Amino acid sequence: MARPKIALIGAGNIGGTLAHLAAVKELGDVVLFDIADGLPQGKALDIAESGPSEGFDAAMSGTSDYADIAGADVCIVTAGVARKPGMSRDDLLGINLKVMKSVGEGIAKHAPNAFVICITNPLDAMVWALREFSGLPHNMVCGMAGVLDSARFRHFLAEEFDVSMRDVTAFVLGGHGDTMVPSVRYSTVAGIPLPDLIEMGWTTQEKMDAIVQRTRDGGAEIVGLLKTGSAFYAPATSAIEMAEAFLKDQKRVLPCAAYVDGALGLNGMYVGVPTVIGAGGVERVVNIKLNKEEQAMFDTSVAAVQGLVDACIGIDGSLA
Ligand code: A3D
Repeated sequence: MARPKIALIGAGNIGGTLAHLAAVKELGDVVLFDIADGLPQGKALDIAESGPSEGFDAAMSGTSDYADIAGADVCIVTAGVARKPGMSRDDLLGINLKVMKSVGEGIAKHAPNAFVICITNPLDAMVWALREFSGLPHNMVCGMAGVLDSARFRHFLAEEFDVSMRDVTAFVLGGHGDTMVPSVRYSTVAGIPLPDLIEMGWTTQEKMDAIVQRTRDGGAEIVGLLKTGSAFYAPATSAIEMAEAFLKDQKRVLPCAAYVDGALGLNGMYVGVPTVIGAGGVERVVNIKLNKEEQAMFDTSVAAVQGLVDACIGIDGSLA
């Protein structure tokens, strides 16, 4: 059986890291696509040359021609611009919306059966626009943010409790922005919910509140440190986790920006929710129950996402 084909649209910091991870994990053959002259070819060759030492079998190629992504099983989209210090994710909207149009059309023409994972910011609006421009089925187009935000939350919790992060489960709901909702009630250490751990004296409410806020600010913290761009190792790892769930039909329960129509009181919009990812793409949205306070935070986040979608429609009338 031929190896799966993975197309990476955008060969910048995240794109290059995705290619390296996909190769090392032998998820399939990789095509790196970018408009920057020589960049995708250079990264593809560099990674291919790591193959003999690492010992992986995966073909690597770089291109600026959409025809070369033909028949891709997975497309991961990072094309566009990333944040610099002082910029919000929303500042990227106008530039990246135009990029989503060309990417969506390229995917529709050459890889219409692919599972598409968007990473370009502002995430929830861009995945919505990418789906609109590509016309692919909603279950085959989703956005990566929840896995990353949850991983940040899990990392901070593991540090706080001094336990292995493998035993910390957590998830973050809502839009990938300042209004995201790290769920304290549904996060656990080996199945013990965080509110119980507070009662057990493992931590305090104040420390939990600070960790929730640090999770919300997780992207900005790294932008502030790097100064020239945004996070890329953890974002790439998170998207690879989603791609692997699809390629291996793992039925992983992962938070992602999915099309929600009916669940959580929403009627047809992209926002971060827990989902099941398998060979059918986003196979299910987990319709979790929120308490009053969580619902209010989720509603605020949903409204922020809707505001960005409306702004997209204002910029490109064809999306109306
Ligand atoms: P960067 O290293 O700048 O790479 C972006 C690449 O896109 C560059 O190589 C560009 O040449 C390329 N590009 C620009 N326009 C096009 C186009 N029309 N077609 C194809 N390629 C194009 O950025 P990055 O890899 O660090 O980040 C990529 C995106 O991911 C940005 O929008 C970030 O804001 C976003 N991001 C999202 C998260 C989430 O959790 C959702 C986390 C981190 C970064």
